[in-house]
Amino acid sequence: MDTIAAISTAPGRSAIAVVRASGPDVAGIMTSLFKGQVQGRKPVLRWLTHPESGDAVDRVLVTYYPAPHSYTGEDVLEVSCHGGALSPQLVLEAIQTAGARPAEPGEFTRRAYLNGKLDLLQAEAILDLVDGRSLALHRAALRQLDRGLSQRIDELRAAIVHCESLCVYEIDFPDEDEGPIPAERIDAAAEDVVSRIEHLLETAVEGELLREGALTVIAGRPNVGKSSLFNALCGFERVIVTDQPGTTRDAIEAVITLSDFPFRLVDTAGLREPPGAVERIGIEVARRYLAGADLVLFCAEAGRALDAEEVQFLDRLDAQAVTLVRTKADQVEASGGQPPDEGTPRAPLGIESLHVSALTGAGLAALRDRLVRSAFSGTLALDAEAPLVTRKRHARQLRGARDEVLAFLEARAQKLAPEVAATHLRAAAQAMEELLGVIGPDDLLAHVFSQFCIGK
Ligand SMILES: Nc1nc2c(ncn2[C@@H]2O[C@H](COP(=O)(O)OP(=O)(O)OP(=O)(O)O)[C@@H](O)[C@H]2O)c(=O)[nH]1
Ligand SMILES: [Mg+2]
Repeated sequence: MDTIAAISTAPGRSAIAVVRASGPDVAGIMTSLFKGQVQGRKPVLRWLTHPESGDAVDRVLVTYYPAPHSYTGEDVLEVSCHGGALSPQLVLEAIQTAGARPAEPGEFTRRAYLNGKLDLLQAEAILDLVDGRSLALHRAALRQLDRGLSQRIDELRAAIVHCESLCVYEIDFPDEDEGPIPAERIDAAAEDVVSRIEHLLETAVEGELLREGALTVIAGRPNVGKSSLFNALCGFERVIVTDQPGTTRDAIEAVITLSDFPFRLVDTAGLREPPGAVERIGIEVARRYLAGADLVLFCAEAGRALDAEEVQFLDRLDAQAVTLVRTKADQVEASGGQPPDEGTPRAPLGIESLHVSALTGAGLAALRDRLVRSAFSGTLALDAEAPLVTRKRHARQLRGARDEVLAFLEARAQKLAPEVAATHLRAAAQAMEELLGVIGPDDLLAHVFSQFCIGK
């Protein structure tokens, strides 16, 4: 192993910056940068001088973490220097002159993983802590860093290995009719593993939304108040609102947080038979967004009947994902109207409707609440300690393991040789090991760690 170094804080003007080095040459590097001994795990204030010119580089706080009690498990040097454009660069350069090479993205965490300081799920949790933008993902990442998910995977792996051990007798004594372990008990143990994996997989869809944000598309006829609703949900005037139908031509996206959950909110062009080419393209874009939407807010003014085309449009959408937003509810009240009449033809069955006024803010709280409940009801129902599956990689491995255990059950049902059936259990256990990173193919590791920033 060689010694790596990098600036660990973001570039730009700041009070301090942190430059780190890790590897076997750290002790030697410190000798060439600082006068006097630096004790382990005790921050000290020192002048850092350039190892060749002897010029003062900066006055810094130095912390030395001798192996194995460090983030990477190797000798680590952490220098807190002044922030800004120059100091961190000059400090890094001095450390490199003294014998370190530039670190690659995620290389510190990769070393921590290789030295058994973290499993792969914990390394990914660190990535989420750095990249995540919603509190809900942040909380899930903290639980994952605390081995919440790892522990669950450990248990599942142990349960699969236990199934394997139950099969040993059948493999060793294939001619016995009935071994000391009844066949039903082996089946029941495998079925239990399947249902536990499926339980965990139930969190996968929402877990992914925690990272991506639930794609929420605002659609409806021109001039119904879509952009006004978009601005109201954003909390500031993000898009243009006019009384001219056809104002919005393009899809406009904003990431917002509602009750700590992330949403990608999209305003679109009004849906109608288009007069102009630009608007036609806008409507096409709206349709494309709708095809991928997790949630749709279909807008129509309060107090008027939906027209046939609107009903037809709603009919084509998944009722669960759609909310019919009755906009401009203040106008109905101002005109002394009756309780707003949904009119005929009726919205298709099962579509919930809400009255909202972007002007007065009435109904917005209920709409926000509905969005959170529609996209994240499963996560809300979980207790605070429950681990979540938040990455495609996790879901893929879990599904793979489940399918192998199902194949094991199928092979037993078909009375295949027990050692043949058991190969599926081995494959399932391996999928779990890969998930934890106990076994880590190089390309998998390269993929995970390349997502990190340099210095992490
Ligand atoms: N009274 C009242 N007027 C509203 C409300 N929301 C929107 N409007 C008005 O309705 C008109 C259209 O609003 P927009 O938000 O631009 O409507 P849109 O659906 O985005 O329109 P296009 O982009 O042209 O499809 C504007 O004159 C708004 O001021 C509301 O809650 N109450
Ligand atoms: Mg608009």
